[in-house]
Amino acid sequence: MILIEELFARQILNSRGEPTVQVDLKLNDGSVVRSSVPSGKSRSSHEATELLDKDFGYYFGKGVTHAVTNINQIISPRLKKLDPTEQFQIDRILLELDGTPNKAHMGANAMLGVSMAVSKAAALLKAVPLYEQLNELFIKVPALDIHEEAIKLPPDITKPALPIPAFNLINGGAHADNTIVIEEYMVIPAGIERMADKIRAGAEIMHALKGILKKAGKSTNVGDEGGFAPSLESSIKPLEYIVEAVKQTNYALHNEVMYALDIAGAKVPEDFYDTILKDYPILSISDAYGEEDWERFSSLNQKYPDLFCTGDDITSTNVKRLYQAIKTDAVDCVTIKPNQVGTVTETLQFAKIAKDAGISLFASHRSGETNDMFIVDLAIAIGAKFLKGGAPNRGERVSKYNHLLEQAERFEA
Ligand code: 2PG
Ligand code: MG
Repeated sequence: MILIEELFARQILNSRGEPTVQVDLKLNDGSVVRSSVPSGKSRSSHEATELLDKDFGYYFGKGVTHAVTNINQIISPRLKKLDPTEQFQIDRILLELDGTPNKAHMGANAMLGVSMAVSKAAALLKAVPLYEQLNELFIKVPALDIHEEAIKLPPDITKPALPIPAFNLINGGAHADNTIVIEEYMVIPAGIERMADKIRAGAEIMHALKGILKKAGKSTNVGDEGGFAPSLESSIKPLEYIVEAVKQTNYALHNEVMYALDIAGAKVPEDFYDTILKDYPILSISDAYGEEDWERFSSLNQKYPDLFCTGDDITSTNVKRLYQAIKTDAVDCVTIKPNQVGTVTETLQFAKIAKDAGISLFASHRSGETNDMFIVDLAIAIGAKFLKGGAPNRGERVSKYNHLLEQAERFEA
C-alpha cells in the first residue's frame, strides 16, 4: 500500500517577495507532490493565524521558520505511514496537533500546506486530476464535526463545474500605492461561452486599458494582483476607463462582459452603490461594508436581488460566521479562501454548507501568491460560480488562468 513517507517543508518567497511555506510530501513509492501557501494582505480579523516568526531583524518579522519547523518536526513524524486518501482523518490530526480555535499553535500556513499536499498525493495515487479528488471529498465531507454525516446535496449541485474567471484589472486599497480606495475592479466575461474566449476577453481588455491609461497620462504600473494601479480622482473613474477598454475591444458591455468589485470594506459615499448599480453592469460586490456591518450587508442584499452581494472578510471561510450570514440574509455569495481557515476539510465543509443554503461561491487567490494552482482545482471541485486570480499578467496569476484553460478541455467539447 502506498503511504506517506515524510513531509519536508521549506521557506520560500511569495509574489510580494515575502516568506511563505512550501511543502514536499513524499510517498513510500518515492513519488513527491508539492504545495505552496498563499498569503493575504487585506485580511479579516477572523482568519486563521498565519504563523510568522515576528523576529524583526529577519525579513522584517515575516519569516515562517516556526511554521516550517512545525511541519518538519511535529507534523511529518505524526503523518508517517498514513494513507493520503484519508483526508478527513489527516485534517483532524492537524486540528488536534494544533489544539487552538484559530490555528495559532501550528499555524494555518503550516496546516494548509500539509493539507493541500495530502489532496495532491491522493490525486496522484488515484491517477485523477486534482479537482476530481477534491470533488469526491466535497461530496463526502462531513457536515461540521468530523463524526457527523455528510450533508446530502443533489448531484447537479455537487458536480464539478468551471468557474467564470474574474480579472482584476485595476488595483487600489491595500494592494497598491495609489489614491484609489476600492481594492479591486474586476471584469467578468459572464456572457462569453468558452473558457479560451473568456480568457482572451480578459487579456484583450487589459491591453486596451493599458493603452487608454497611457494616453490619459496615467501610470500603467501594476499593483499586487497585476492590475494597473494609477492614481485616479474618484472611485468611479476606474469603471469609466474599463468601459472605454471594453468598447475599444468590441465586447458587449452587459451581455458579454460585466463588472465585479471588491470594496474590501473601504469607506465609500452613502449613495455610491445606488449610483454605480444604476450606471454600470455590476454582477458582484464583495465586502461592501466592514466585517461586522451585518445590517448594512443585509439591506444591500435584499435591495438588489440580482446582484451577488458577496461576503469575504465578513464570512472569512468560517462556518460560524457563515451561519450568522445565513440567519441575517447578509450575503448570497461567499468567497472561498482555504488559508482563511487552514485545512481542506474545513474549506469543503464551509463551501457545502453555503451551497446547501443556496449561497453561491466565489473562489479566490490571495494577493501574496505562488505558482501553486490548487485554488483552480478547488473552484472546479466545489462548482464555484466565480474564481478570482488577479489580472491576466504576472506569473503567479497567469499560472492559474492557464491551468483553468487546460482543465476546461475536459469540460468543453
Ligand atoms: C481579497 C484578497 C484577494 P488579500 O481581498 O479578496 O484578492 O486580497 O489576499 O490581500 O486579502
Ligand atoms: Mg476581499
